[in-house]
Amino acid sequence: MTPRSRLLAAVAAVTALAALAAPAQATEFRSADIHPDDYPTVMAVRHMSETLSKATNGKHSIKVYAKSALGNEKDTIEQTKLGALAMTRVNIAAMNNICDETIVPTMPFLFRSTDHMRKALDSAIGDDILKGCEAQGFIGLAFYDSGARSIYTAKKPVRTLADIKGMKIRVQQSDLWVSLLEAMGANATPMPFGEVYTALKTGLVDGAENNYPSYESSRQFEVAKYYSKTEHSMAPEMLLFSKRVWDTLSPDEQKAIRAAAKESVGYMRKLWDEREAKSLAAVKAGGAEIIEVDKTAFRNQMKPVYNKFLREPKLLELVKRINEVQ
Ligand code: BDP
Repeated sequence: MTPRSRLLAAVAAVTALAALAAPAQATEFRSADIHPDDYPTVMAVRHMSETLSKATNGKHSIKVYAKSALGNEKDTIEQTKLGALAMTRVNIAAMNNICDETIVPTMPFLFRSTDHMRKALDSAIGDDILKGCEAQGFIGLAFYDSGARSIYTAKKPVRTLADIKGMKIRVQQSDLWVSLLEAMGANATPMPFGEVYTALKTGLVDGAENNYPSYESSRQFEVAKYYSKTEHSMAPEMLLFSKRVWDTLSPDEQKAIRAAAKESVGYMRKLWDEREAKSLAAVKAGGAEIIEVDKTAFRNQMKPVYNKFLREPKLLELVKRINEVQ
């Protein structure tokens, strides 16, 4: 060993010891997102990091790994459960098969408006749904907006239910989503978000469904230009913290994390509203055709989905409470 490498080894040993004494150390939590740096979800978690850092005098912050750097949503959920990752931001659909309560805000045509969705999720109802994932190893910190999702197709526009019959439509990896598209008469094909552009381009699927910002940022509008405003779900985004990591933190630290997450919601919504408008303009300029459809016809198909997924009294009760929100 040269003196220099001896020194480096000593430094490494000291660093490793310091890491073991973690609670007293400054911690930079790692958080994952599939979206790019300028997407509202990524920007909102970076904002949360600033708030958290201020509240803890620089002790805690969050580093966001955007653009699927740590894998797709299924992967990052798994890593979060194991405690290998402290946080992940995913769409609630990715949790549908893991914790039942997440079924509720995903249900088709459940929310009457953006305002209704925000009020319901900001209330105790939202907190009850977030708590639902705790037994599975996740601390639900907050919901973020994801707008309304609509169907878009590559070759043939969907104007009526007859048009979508038999079409292969990509959905998120959730049993509920498969049923939802089947109820419309489509052939539902689950796959991770990162594969959708190529699947549309090569004709592996005929269409997909999403909000304007994701349709735009993924460039899917270039390969599927018929956007039919079915607005069939307002499935929100979720911010999940690893219960394993959570349990190593003090009550004060947990409180600061929760508060910073909640504080980021308002910031996110402002970004979201701006981004929705910008994305709509961008996809139109890029040649997408926005098609109005009779939403009632689509909504009327959803009975089997409600019958299949809303059997448990605790879920029915949540739906009832959401419907009662004025
Ligand atoms: C986007 C969500 C993202 C999902 C994606 C999808 O922000 O979390 O992974 O939809 O359709 O709107 O998979």
